[in-house]
Amino acid sequence: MEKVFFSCIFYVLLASIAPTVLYPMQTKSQTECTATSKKFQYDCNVSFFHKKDPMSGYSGIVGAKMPSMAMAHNVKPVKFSEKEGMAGHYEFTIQLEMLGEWMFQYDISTPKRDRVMEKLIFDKTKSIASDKKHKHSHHKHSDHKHSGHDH
Ligand SMILES: [Cu+2]
Repeated sequence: MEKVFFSCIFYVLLASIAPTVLYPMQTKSQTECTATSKKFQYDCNVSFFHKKDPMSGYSGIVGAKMPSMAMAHNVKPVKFSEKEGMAGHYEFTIQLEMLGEWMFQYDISTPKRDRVMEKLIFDKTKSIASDKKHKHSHHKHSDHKHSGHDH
């Protein structure tokens, strides 16, 4: 477990050197997740946008990978579904395997095939859009050099 954690730190450092935009996409997603009472499980809301218009009538599945640890995790993809009476708003519950930076992959099957990727950083309570925060998502408090007070 410790070993997995530390290789994660290492690969996040590597990943931050690589270009962040892998796929130029027309459809964008905006995801917000909050933790459930189960460890590493999150209830998520997502909206899809096409040129800033929220898109209704989508269906498909969503999976999650750690960009830094492609082979290390095996998250079961789940279906996302549009909320009743809330056009363009979708929801799903996903079971992750650790905190940190995850890449969500939306495989849309209806109305036409599309794939949307979104990077999110998960803490114990919620997700944070990865571009709203700098990249040291796997930092442990003890990595920082503090002077004057102990932890
Ligand atoms: Cu990981």
